[in-house]
Parts: sequence; structure tokens; C-alpha cells
Amino acid sequence: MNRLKHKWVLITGATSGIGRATAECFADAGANLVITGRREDRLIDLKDNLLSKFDISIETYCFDVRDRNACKACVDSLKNPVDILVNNAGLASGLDPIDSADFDDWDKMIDTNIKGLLSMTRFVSEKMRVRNEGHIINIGSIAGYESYPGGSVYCGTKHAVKAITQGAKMDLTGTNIRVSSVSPGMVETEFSEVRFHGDKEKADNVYQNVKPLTAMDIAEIILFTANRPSHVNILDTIVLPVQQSSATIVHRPSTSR
Ligand code: NDP
Ligand code: 8X3
Repeated sequence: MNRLKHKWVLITGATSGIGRATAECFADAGANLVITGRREDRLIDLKDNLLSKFDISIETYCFDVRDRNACKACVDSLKNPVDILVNNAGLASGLDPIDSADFDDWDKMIDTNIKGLLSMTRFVSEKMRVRNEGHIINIGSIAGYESYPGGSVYCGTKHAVKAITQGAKMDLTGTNIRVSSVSPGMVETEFSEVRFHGDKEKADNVYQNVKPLTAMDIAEIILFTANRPSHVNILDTIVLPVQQSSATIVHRPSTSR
């Protein structure tokens, strides 16, 4: 059963990877979209592409989730209430040890993955509470359950997403607002290229001899989470490629791809 037709879904970080695939999935289900990200050309391309295929409405907002005023301006200027907020925008920056990592990398991750997600949640949930309906879906990670060398701060931000999801669910007890997360393992997107500051070779190595998840694998689970009956709240779903068994255990036979 499709419960998403005509719903308004705001997706942060829709210019690439999981966010873009999520926009495609929800558009296919007949939902209207608010797609956001910092790369305006990609937002416009995605909007044009989806409007050529689906009879839906799409609004684009180009902003950085680290800019709290821009988050507020976006939410305040929406013409339609947000039924589903997908807090997807995020990144890993660097894979350096705690004693030599770059402070700018840390700030980027903390300000985007934690504070950006919080700003969007704060502004949207305030309006959801007035309407007594809505669904917030945060993109967590296996890194929210485990840490790994060089990942202390990225993993810290994803542990925070898990804590924020749990706490928000508690804060909204007694309302009809649902709070969920989806926590993937290895997904092949622009994630590793961003983590390694554009070093494509290092990024490609992450996916060597393994069949990672695709962005669409995760988008389908986000869609499933959103499409449950209104009394069903999935709190989190951890999703790994079959060859991955923890953040650090990945089986890589030489002929997998
Ligand atoms: P991509 O790099 O492909 O996409 C990241 C998206 O986030 C882009 O659309 C980017 O848009 C947006 N974004 C990043 N920083 C900002 C910012 N400051 N303001 C607004 N938008 C921003 O990576 P993924 O699709 O893989 O990542 C999506 C989410 O999934 C992230 O939260 C990531 O932590 C999480 N994740 C990824 C996994 C993986 O293995 N790929 C596994 C587990 C979780 P733009 O640059 O246009 O602003
Ligand atoms: C992204 C997955 O394992 O690189 O959240 O941290 S991992």
C-alpha cells in the first residue's frame, strides 16, 4: 500500500548518493519533494529530471545546513507543511588519528552531521508538533554503533545521530510524530571521495573486491520506513553489505566484482 502519494518530503543532501536516490524513490511513489543541498546545478538537474517522469511538485533550496539562519529561512518559506524530513546531508572528512587530525575536518563533520541535522530537526519538528503529525528520518551509520581507527570524530557524530534520534523520539512522546533512523554500512557514493578530499584512487580502494550497498538499496529502506502505517515507528535499521560484518570486518576475495 502506498501512503506517500501527495505527501511533502524534505530531503537534505539530495544532490548526490543516498539523498538523490531517496528523492527518486519518493518521486516514484508520488510524493512531492523539497530537495536541498549546496550544489544548485545538481538540484535543478534533479528537479528537471524527476518532473519529466513524475506528476509531482518539487521545490529546491540551495543552502549549507551549517548555516542555521539558512535552515530557518528554508523551513519558514515552505508553502506546504513537511510531512517527512529526511536528515541525510552529511560527510566524513579525513581519516586521520586523534593526535594529528585537522581541526577543519572535525569542524566540518560536527557542524554538518550533528548541528546541521539538529537545526533542521528543530525548525521542522516545531511545526510538526503544531500539526501533531510528521516523520523525521535521520541517516545514521554503522559508525553510530562502532568506532574505528581514524574515525573517532566521524563515528562520534554518528553516535550523536543515534542519541539524537532516541532522545527526539522521547521528547515527542504523546504526539503522532514518528522518529526513525536508517544506519548503513558501506554504500558506494561520493562519500569516500569527499572523505579523502577528492583523492579518487583512495576512494576507489574502499570499494575494491567488495560489492557495496548502492544508494538505491538505502533509499528503498528509507521509503519502507516512511510508508509504514501511522502507528508503526521503526526506530532504526542497520543495513550492511553481505560481505561486511562490522565497521572494520569486510571480506574481500579477489574476484567479487
Ligand atoms: P554523498 O557525498 O554522495 O552525498 C552527501 C550529500 O550531503 C550531498 O548531497 C551533499 O550535497 C550533502 N551535504 C554535505 N555537506 C552538506 C552541507 N554542509 N550542507 C548541505 N548539504 C550537505 O554521500 P552519501 O550519499 O553516502 O551520504 C549521505 C549520508 O549517508 C551522510 O549522512 C553519510 O554520513 C551517510 N552514510 C553514508 C555511508 C556510505 O558508506 N556512503 C554509510 C553510512 C552513512 P552538497 O555537496 O551539494 O551540499
Ligand atoms: C559510513 C560508513 O564505515 O565508512 O558511515 O563509517 S563507514
